[in-house]
Amino acid sequence: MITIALSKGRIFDETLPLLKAAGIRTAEDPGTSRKLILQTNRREVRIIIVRASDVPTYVQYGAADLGVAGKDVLDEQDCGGLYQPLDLNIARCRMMVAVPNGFDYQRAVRHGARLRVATKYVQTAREHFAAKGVHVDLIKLYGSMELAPLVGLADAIVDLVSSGGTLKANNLKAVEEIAPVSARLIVNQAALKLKRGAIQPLLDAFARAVA
Ligand code: PRT
Ligand code: MG
Repeated sequence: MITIALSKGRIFDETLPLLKAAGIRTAEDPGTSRKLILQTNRREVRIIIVRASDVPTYVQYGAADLGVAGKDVLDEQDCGGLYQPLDLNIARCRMMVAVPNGFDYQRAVRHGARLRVATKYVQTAREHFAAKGVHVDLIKLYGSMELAPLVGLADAIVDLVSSGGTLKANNLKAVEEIAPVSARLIVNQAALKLKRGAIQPLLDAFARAVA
């Protein structure tokens, strides 16, 4: 049995065409079904639906053989035991620093101000500001980061931006790109050795579909 861990929403939606290219189709859509284990047209392949940030954990422990996770998620975690063979080039966005429209970020940085930064991506933010030599106090949030500067919790946020619509709607502006982000295929290293015959053709099919 091959188990593939996906999160519902954009990762599932954008992985579907790749699965299809590998000859895998699901009977159910996690957007409407409440099932967490989805059977496929291939008896030996099943899909499990987990939170986006839990995908690496399921694959690390071997509860899933493969998974699809954003680079943002992978950068926040210890990814031992994981092999990352392929950038799937899906669920693309950018990790950005954003501030309220009226805030002069470059000036604050030049003047060596100490900034309060709210984010879900504490590890990524810590490394980014340390490399720039900017002093920050990081405040960990689990969502709706855009709110933090509006109510005085933080001067700036670090968050993912795709269309920019969320920033705009909340009177924020992106001031710095930290990194481009896309989803990666991840594979349990032990599973790859033990089930190479079943997994390698899937990796090859994904690679062809991406190229
Ligand atoms: O939503 P949940 O709390 O369950 O988990 P999650 O947010 O981690 O999952 P999900 O499905 O929302 O995101 C899964 C993956 O999609 C992320 O790990 C990213 O790699 C990728 N991705 C691509 C994005 C976006 N684009 C994105 N725009 N993830 C989140 N966003 C959010 C962003 O955080 C911000 O709140 O969308 C908002 C900005 O979008 P725009 O279009 O208004 O700029
Ligand atoms: Mg989300």
